[in-house]
Amino acid sequence: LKHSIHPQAHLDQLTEGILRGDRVLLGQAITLVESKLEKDALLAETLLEKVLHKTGNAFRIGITGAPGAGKSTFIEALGTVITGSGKKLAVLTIDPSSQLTKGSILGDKTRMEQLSKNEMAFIRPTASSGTLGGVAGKTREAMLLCEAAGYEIVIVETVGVGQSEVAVKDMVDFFLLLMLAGAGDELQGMKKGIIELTDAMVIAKADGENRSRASEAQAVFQQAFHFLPPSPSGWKSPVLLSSALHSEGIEEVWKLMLGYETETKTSGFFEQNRRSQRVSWFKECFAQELQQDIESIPALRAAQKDLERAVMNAAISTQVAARKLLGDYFTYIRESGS
Ligand SMILES: Nc1nc2c(ncn2[C@@H]2O[C@H](COP(=O)(O)OP(=O)(O)OP(=O)(O)O)[C@@H](O)[C@H]2O)c(=O)[nH]1
Ligand SMILES: [Mg+2]
Repeated sequence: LKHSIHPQAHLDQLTEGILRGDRVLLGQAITLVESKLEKDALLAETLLEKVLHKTGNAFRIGITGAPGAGKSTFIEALGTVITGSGKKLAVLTIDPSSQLTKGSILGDKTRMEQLSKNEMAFIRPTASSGTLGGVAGKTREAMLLCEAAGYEIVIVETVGVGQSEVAVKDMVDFFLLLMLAGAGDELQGMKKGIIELTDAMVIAKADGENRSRASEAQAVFQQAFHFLPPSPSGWKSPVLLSSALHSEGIEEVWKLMLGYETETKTSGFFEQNRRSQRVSWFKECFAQELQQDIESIPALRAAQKDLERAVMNAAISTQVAARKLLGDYFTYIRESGS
């Protein structure tokens, strides 16, 4: 099925399989897109081109929160509500620590036990790549493939470690922050400015002994949101309580999300946001292409290393170093005649 067959035949098989909603082939396609092999990169690019006309139709939701905030359990409960309403759901989990600890991925599978058995749901951990591609790796591409396979809702789960939230915010329509009451999260979230990015905050595990603390946290955050400047969408971010364990507050969150979708589609913000996300993705891709090209040329790679060292030692200004590298790049291109 894999590389034993001709690449073109493999590509046709993947394309056809994705458009048919075949989960196994969708999984293989995501693996292809995530591959770091050069020969796979071109195939992946062609594959994405082929299914592009079937993408963009899902409602994309990002869910973030500190480690152990209850994200996976919450998504399991929310996912049950979503699939129960007849919608197909894809869940992509980004684990920024996955290169170090391979354990979390396994954990997620067991924590979304019901969803992983659900015919209407597709769950896939996406490895965050090291340097190139940033925290979110190929999550955008994986999302497009899921859309082409007919998934109407895509949830991206990421552990909140600063950079990752911003990366996810930039690829979704709705961004939800899951908080724990009294875990020092209150300050953490504010410090990082993450709450300014959120379309809703949910205080998780609002059950048992936690219940009253959660209500207190809700009041604190409602106050904090009140003082934020209005968001460009005109949407006012609410603070809700939920207990995934007792399936409380989950339906409310789903209703809220649907309300957001309707409201922003009517106002035009939804599409406007998608348009600017596509442009920033393009810019990111371009910067990456340029970087990759430079790294593929030994002389330039060495020049870059030297400049990095000089910058590190404050022997040269960053701007001058950047312009110098670009100059070297142009010279190389001119001289190689390519
Ligand atoms: N009491 C209570 N416990 C919960 C609830 N949701 C999750 N938990 C527990 O909290 C722990 C962490 O839950 P996860 O859903 O794995 O949290 P997570 O944010 O996905 O964790 P990472 O992906 O490792 O960052 C587990 O032991 C859950 O059983 C809840 O609503 N109430
Ligand atoms: Mg998790």
